[in-house]
Amino acid sequence: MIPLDISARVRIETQCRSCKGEGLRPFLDLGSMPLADRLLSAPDEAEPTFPLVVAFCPHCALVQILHTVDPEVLFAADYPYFSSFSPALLEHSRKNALERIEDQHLGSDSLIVELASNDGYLLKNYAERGIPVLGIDPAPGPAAAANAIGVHTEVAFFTSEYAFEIAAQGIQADVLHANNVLAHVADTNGFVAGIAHLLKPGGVAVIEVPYLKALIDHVEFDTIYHEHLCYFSLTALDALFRRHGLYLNDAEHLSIHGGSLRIFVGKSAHQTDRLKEDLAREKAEGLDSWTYFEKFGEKVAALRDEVCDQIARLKAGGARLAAYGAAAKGATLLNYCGIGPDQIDFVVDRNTHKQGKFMPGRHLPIRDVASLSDSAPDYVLLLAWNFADEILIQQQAYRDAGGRFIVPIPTCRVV
Ligand code: DWN
Repeated sequence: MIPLDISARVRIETQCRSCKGEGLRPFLDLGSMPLADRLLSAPDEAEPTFPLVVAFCPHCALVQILHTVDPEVLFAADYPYFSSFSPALLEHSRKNALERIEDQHLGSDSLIVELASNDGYLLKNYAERGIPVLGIDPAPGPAAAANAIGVHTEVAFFTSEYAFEIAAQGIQADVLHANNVLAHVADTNGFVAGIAHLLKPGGVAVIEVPYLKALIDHVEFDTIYHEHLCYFSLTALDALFRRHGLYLNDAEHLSIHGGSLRIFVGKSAHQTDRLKEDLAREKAEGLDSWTYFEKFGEKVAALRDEVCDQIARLKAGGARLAAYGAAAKGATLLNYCGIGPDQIDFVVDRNTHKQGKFMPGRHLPIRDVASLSDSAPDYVLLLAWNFADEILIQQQAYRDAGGRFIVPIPTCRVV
């Protein structure tokens, strides 16, 4: 059960999470939303909702939400996200580790640390090759899964104090990974200061974050939820790391999660030409100014109407609909679009920890993927659109039998 006094455990931010500047400028209000990853055990379970408003900092260009829900609530013992349920993510992570091993000449005298190491999905690629690892993750479930496969993981929130404490024990990283976590931490500066403590002088922090430009350009509004406190441009990241004696030296553009950045950060400045070009491009396109964001709300509302109209047309024609992917982004999309049991019969997901539970806010039941062939709905709304290629191939038999997928982002289309 989610205790109802939880609504007291939220803070309204008046200063920028990075530079502490005032005058944050809201540009998108998604309304009052449930916690996207807090799946329900019963459809009638009481659940709190919180405002979800996105704002731009005119001083350092960081995009961020204005309400901070207590991390103990967001990442509690029943936090259901396990990275290893996505084969595409596992392959992406394996390649990442192999590249690091080669680039940094890693071996048995190295130490690889991952912040928010989840179920060992990434660190296992080092451990299997005899390279020492340390995982740090606040969610007991995924951490237990990591330790069960031999990936040494400590259950803890990573903070500057925690980093200082383990660095004092002589623990410092040759490579420090932090994938899809920098956006999640309530103390952004403390987290980055902790990275500075934990990184060896010649070490490299290899950090993956969803890319703000992809979110805006492809209208990926559903990737906005209370877990994601910040939405990063290279411009905002550069300012954030410099504040702590760290330097953004390179960045790769990745397709994962709808468009992400893999940034390389060190204790000395060696910016690559491609990073300099990317930073210049962001300035030229206006990611450091308000005008880039001011019309985004209209684009989101238009996409919502597109999705709702498509689903209404199909329902009016007597179609039966299900959804695929009990994703956090799926909760935002269903709740912002007002899609629920009147439109969608159930959601399927491979993550066994999610099956048998109910989607936040709309309370759609979550079943295993086999339900698609058992119930044979006419259409499936693909909430995990960021894995569309993988899932469409996986579900070829359903499609060969006449089933169709509705892919909602960046434009709503039936495939
Ligand atoms: O930042 C975060 C992103 C990176 O991952 C976390 N806050 C939580 C999570 O967000 P999400 O839940 O929107 O992520 P996913 O990984 O896009 O969710 C995909 C869902 O689809 C998962 O529940 C797993 C499921 N899935 C499946 O059932 N079959 C995924 C694949 C690839 C599949 O074949």
